[in-house]
Amino acid sequence: MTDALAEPRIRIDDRLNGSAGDEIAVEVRDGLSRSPLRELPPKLFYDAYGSELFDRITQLPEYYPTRCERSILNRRAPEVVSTTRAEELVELGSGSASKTRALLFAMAGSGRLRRYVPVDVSAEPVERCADELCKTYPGLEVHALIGDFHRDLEHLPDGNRRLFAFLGGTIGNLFPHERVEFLGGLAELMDPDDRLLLGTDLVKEVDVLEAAYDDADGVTAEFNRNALRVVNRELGADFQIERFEHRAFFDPDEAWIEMRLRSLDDVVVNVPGAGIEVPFDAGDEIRTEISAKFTPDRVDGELAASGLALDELWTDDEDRFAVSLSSVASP
Ligand code: AVJ
Repeated sequence: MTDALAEPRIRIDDRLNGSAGDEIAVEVRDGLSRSPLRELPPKLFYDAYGSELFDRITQLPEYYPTRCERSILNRRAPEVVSTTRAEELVELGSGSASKTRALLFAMAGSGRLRRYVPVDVSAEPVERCADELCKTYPGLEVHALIGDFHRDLEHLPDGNRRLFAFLGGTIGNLFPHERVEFLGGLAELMDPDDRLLLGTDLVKEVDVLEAAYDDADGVTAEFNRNALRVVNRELGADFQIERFEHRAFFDPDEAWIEMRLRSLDDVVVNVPGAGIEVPFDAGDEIRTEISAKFTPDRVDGELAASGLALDELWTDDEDRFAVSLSSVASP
């Protein structure tokens, strides 16, 4: 074997190192103590089982976002790559990077693909995918950052002509002020030659939106309840999971989908790891996720409010989902 092949091409920078545990206890304590509406952070969904459920969700007939975004990316990847002349893909919340393949493929075809930088809270899928990508693209360097993309972005390696990708509509899980904060932080660390590729779900008929979050097979219900399963395991809580009912509805004033869990009983739940006891009356709810839905104008407006300038916005054939490309606004 030559030295070139022996060179380590995969680097994994783990910024979590177990720190996640304490943080979860604090977030769960604060969230479940909130009044009038209790709250749990959506990141609780994504343990190994929850990630598997989410994969199943993306294949449901009702859940259109994944399919729509993939069709946009497949169609526009060559254009994204030729206009940005990107050399490096920095993917925030990469998971198994299935939609990123089109981008990497187009970048490799342009002869400019140098490095892939996946950022994710969960190490295993990233490691598996890094190995596979290195086999597919000889010469590709992978620098994985395991961490929370709200907090650990300062640890991103420097680079040239970077394409930051934040896909799936995950930006919609943040509240409006958090979105501007997050995008603003990103804008601050972007160079003039860098670009942001952002996936955003669009406002549409309420029944289509609500079905996507309340599928006939109950996969989303199971995914939603998984947040309680994780709290039971991580914090020793005694939620009776099947006694909480899945709810999903579109709030037209906020323009977001809300997922909640509604207690069927009067019950006091003990959460020793968070040092609290949480009383529920039958009918009381916990909000587990918001998923904001945008208009193209609103995407433009929020980017502008964050110091970013919209360059392109593409939608699928049915205008259900949008992928936008933006750059740091010139002062
Ligand atoms: C992966 C966060 C974009 O908000 O649509 C799917 C998560 N929640 N079904 C979304 C989710 C319920 C999904 N994101």
